[in-house]
Amino acid sequence: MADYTFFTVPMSRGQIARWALHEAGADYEQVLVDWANRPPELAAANPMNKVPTLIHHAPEGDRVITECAAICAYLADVHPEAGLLPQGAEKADYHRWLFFGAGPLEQAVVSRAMGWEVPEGKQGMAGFGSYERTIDTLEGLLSGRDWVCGARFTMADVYVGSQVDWALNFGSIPPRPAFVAYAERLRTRPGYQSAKAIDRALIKAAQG
Ligand SMILES: N[C@@H](CCC(=O)N[C@@H](CS)C(=O)NCC(=O)O)C(=O)O
Repeated sequence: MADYTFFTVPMSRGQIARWALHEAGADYEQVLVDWANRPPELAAANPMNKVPTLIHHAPEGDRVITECAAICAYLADVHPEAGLLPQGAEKADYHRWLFFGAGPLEQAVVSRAMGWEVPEGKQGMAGFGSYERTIDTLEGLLSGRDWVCGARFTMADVYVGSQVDWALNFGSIPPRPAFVAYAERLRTRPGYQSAKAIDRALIKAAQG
């Protein structure tokens, strides 16, 4: 049995988890989920019945990990040999921007894609404040450095980078130079390329 069982759908946030699995060098077996006919093992592991869902078959017993950002952080932790954990002073940026990605950034991008606007006078109650504020903050981060933690790629780049890469592809963030340059750096990662090749091939096969 592989170390991980990975429930995914090729055109989904499962792409984030697959990239993280490849960066970590993890041994996994995929279960491709049919939306209309989801395996009972998925709901048993994750009552949200969503992908990605990961089961780690640890020596002490199975552990379930859901939520893309948590999956990224967990894999970096369990596979320290992959060198994706933050060191020393990098820890602040690693945690700060990983949570920013999973909170304000995801909310801002999804709200924009859904056509939701924060009502006048309610920005203070919305965790992301406004789409513009969130996107400008992200641009500020990526304008001054190559990677989330500075000079070194960490697992935070898999998560924040996936948000940027995906949003650029779908036009849900503007193609500002800092975002485009960051996405270009991400796409040179062997782990990105091997993971995306699998999902792209699966998407192509499904389209016939
Ligand atoms: N917060 C979750 C979101 C997961 C999620 O919404 N996955 C979508 C695919 S991208 C899904 O499974 N949708 C099916 C459904 O909700 O029924 C994460 O970050 O992993």
